[in-house]
Amino acid sequence: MHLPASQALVPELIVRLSSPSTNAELAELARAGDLPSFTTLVTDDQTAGRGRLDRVWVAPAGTALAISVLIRSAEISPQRLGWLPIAAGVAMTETIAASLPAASVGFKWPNDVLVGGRKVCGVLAELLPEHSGVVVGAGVNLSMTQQQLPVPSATSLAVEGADAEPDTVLAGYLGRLQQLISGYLDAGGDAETSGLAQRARELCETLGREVRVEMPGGRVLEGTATGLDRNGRLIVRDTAGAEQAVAAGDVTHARLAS
Ligand code: BT5
Repeated sequence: MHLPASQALVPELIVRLSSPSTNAELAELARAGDLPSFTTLVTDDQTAGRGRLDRVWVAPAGTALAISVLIRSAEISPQRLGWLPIAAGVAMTETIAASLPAASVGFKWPNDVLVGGRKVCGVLAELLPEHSGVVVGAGVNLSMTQQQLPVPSATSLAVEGADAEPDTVLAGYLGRLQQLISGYLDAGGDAETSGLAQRARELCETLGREVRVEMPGGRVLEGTATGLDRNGRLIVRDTAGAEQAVAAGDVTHARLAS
């Protein structure tokens, strides 16, 4: 892959012809060496991509990008790190929306970028040991045809008629991600001050919707998504009217709240 615009943006861009998982590979390199923040590892042939909760992320070779970015975040308190995958969702949403002005592009809390309600990108942030940083991974479907989509709920930039050129998409994403995350780190992890929280609220399709949230322990919460709190948690007003903050879970959007 020829990625000159992206290369110019980050301290180091590591391009792999193939990788089992860019998140796993970058985490390994970060453990072994002294890589700086925003070191990025990318491939268009990821063979064992990881989703959340032991799910898999799949894409035929040459049709998608797997992108992992190292964030050195030692100075940020752990409960605020939930903003990092949200920043990735915001950056990818803005990048894709720039080439699809007529389409509805947004993100579903916490980590899916959707075009017309279909998933074009998934995000997985993984903590490194000893609070030494976070690897923020994003998989984005570029030139995948309708027949190549791995699941019916997926879409790709090509299917949607958006610009699917790898360097354009990667540079757009990395440039915006660095702006958002640098601002957030400079503000000591305060996403309200840095403006990340406000931008996230504007682009988060989950807010105002009726949702069903499957929590990690199996508990299910149903209600209306009313906001994002200062740690990036989703606030859900349940059917009894009580508000609960959700740090992790799988969200299904129901009909638009009236
Ligand atoms: C995610 O998990 O959406 C996170 C995906 C993160 C992938 C990136 S690629 C770079 C980095 N390196 C890695 O190893 N991983 C990260 P989750 O919310 O659990 O969604 C997984 C579900 O999305 C699967 O169970 C499928 O239903 C669906 N899916 C799998 N591949 C997809 C694709 N290419 N496009 C759309 N949906 C997909």
